[in-house]
Amino acid sequence: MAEAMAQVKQDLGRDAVILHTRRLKKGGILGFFGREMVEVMAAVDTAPVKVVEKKPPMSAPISVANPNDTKITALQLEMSTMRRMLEQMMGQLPEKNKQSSPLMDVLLKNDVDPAVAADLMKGLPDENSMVGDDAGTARNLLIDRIANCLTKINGIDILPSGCKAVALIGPTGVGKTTTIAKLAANFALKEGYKVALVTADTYRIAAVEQLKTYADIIGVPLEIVYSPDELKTALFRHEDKHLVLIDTAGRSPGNHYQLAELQALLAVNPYIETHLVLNTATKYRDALEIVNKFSICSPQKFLFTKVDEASNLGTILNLVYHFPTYLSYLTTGQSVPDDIELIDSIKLANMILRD
Ligand SMILES: Nc1nc2c(ncn2[C@@H]2O[C@H](COP(=O)(O)OP(=O)(O)OP(=O)(O)O)[C@@H](O)[C@H]2O)c(=O)[nH]1
Ligand SMILES: [Mg+2]
Repeated sequence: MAEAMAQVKQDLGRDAVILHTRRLKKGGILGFFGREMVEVMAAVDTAPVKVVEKKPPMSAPISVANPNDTKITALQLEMSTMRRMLEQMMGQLPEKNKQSSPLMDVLLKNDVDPAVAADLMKGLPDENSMVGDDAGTARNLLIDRIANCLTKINGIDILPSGCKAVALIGPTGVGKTTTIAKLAANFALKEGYKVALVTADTYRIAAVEQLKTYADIIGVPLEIVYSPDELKTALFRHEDKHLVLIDTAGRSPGNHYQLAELQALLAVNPYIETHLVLNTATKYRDALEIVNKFSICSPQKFLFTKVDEASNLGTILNLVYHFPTYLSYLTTGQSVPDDIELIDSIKLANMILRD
């Protein structure tokens, strides 16, 4: 397989996309004594990107009335009337009864969901009327409340005996491979554990090369697997290791076929611990969609990347508030192996509440 991949790379370049791979036997008698061959179908997209200009239609298209459309319009109208009424009522409230406070403003500015923010603020002393040392009390209480939402923290626990297998899954480009390299370097080089890497990301040649480079630098073995059966064999081969880290191809949350394939891959071994990798800067609504769609792979933990690029950490709090899942690591930059840390709930609560 490695030889075939090298040939594809030589013929089509690093950006070739692997469409299909298959092992087969050629020659021999009745399937015996045949030579094992590998068939790889690959392609490369050389077409220039076309810019298609779309002109607005000259007149509005004629549409046939749909009874559902009428119902939706009626609902929209009703909702906008209710919204106007609420805004009017809020406008008539005396200033001090409005739910506005500097801490609430900080929560909202940090993209904490308004419902979550209101719940966290419930019953807190009014920080506007506090002076001196008391002024910080409301903030400290709020930090404690946020930290209490973040108590389920658990990184990778090496087993006292046996092999721990951990897979990172998630959308494309969130930092799965880089995080695998950071984890491998920390566990193998800093803590002295026996580590092996497995990649199931055989979609692009460049993806395998990326992890191979890290594996060579760290000095750990790398296995490339093309099917659930090969993953099973690779895990069996490395059962003498303390930790096997499995890299997977980035998957679009909207692609059910890809997600089902990922689910089937991870189902080969019920002991694989799966971490869903999320970019911290993802908007809450998008993060919800990702969590919902990847839930078919039953991730046990959330791992947040690119904290250094995120303007706020509201999405972490919002997600944890609604899905009481364990949190594992935060990654804070591109440097391997340094830019990764186990989550600390008080530190994270302070970061969530930063001005
Ligand atoms: N700023 C910043 N960049 C990061 C971090 N982690 C990874 N990156 C960068 O994000 C980019 C994508 O990282 P990869 O590790 O290739 O992401 P991936 O999830 O494996 O991507 P696919 O395999 O294509 O789905 C690279 O340029 C990384 O250096 C981080 O914590 N902070
Ligand atoms: Mg990757």
